Amino acid sequence: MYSTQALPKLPRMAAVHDLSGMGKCSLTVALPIVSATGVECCCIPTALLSTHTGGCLTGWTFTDLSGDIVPIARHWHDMALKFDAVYSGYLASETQGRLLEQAIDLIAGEDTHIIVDPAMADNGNYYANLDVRMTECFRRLIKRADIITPNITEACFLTDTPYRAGGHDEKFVTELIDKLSELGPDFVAITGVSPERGKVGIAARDNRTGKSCCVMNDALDGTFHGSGDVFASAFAALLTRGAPLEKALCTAEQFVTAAIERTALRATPREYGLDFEGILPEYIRLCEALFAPEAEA
Ligand code: PXL
Repeated sequence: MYSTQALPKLPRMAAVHDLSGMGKCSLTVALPIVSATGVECCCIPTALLSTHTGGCLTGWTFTDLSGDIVPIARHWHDMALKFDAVYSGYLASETQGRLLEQAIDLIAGEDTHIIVDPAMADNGNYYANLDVRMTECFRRLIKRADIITPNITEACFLTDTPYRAGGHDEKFVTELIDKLSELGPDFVAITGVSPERGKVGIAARDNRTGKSCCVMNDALDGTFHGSGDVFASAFAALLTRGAPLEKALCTAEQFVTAAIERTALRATPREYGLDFEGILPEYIRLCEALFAPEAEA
C-alpha cells in the first residue's frame, strides 16, 4: 500500500513543556496534536504535575524536572538528531528559561524554527506561583524566537502595556505587535484579541513581509483552559511541516474554534481542557489535503 520512496522526510519537533497529567494542556495537548499533524514530537518535560494550576484547581502535585532539560538536549545533540523546530510553552520558573536557552544551543541548527509560546498568564493575571520574573524570562527567550504566540494578557505584560479585558481596537493591537516585534521575532500572533463584545480571535503579523492578518469568531462566555496550547500546538506543528504562515494560522484557528464549540456543547468542566479529540479526524483530513503533493504544486 505504501511506497517508501514516495514518503517525504518526517519533520521533527522538540516540545518543551510541563506534563500535567489531567486538565489537557502543555504536553498532553502538544503530543497528540503534533503527531496528528504528521510531525514527530520529541518531548522535554519540564515538570510533572497531577493537574495544571489554573481555574479553581487546587492541591496539585508538582515535581520539578529542571535538572533533566539540558541532559536530555545534550543526549539528543550527541545522537546528532536534527530538529526542524523547537516549540516551548509553560515553564515552571525563570531558571527553566535559562536552561531552555542552553537546550536550544544544543539542539537547534540554522534552519530550526524556534517557536515560543510565553504561557505564563491569562485574564490579566499570572498563573499560580508565577510572577513578573517570568516576563523577564520570556523577554530573553523571545530574542531567540522566530515565532511567538502570546495571549492578550501575556502580550500586555511583555510590552508593559496596561491590560484590557476587551475593546482591543486596531491601534491597541498594532502597538502591541510593534512592541513585541522589537523583541526580535519574525512572526507575532496574539490570541484572545477581542475588538468588540462577543467577538474573539487572533491578530498576527509577518515582520518579514509586513503582512498582517486577523481571524475573528463569535466568542463563547468564560475561559476555556488549554485553548492557547491547542492553538499553538497545531500552529507550531503545521509550520514545522512546512505550511505557509497564513494557512497554518487559519487551520490552527479553525481547529481550536471547533474544539471550543465541542467543549461548550458537552458542558465539559472548563478546567478539564478542550474536547479536541473528536476534532482530530477532521483535522488530519485537513492536514492531508494541505500537504498533498498537488496542493503544494
Ligand atoms: O499553558 C497553560 C498551563 C500549562 N501548564 C500548567 C499550567 C497552565 C495554566 O494554568 O498551570 C502547569
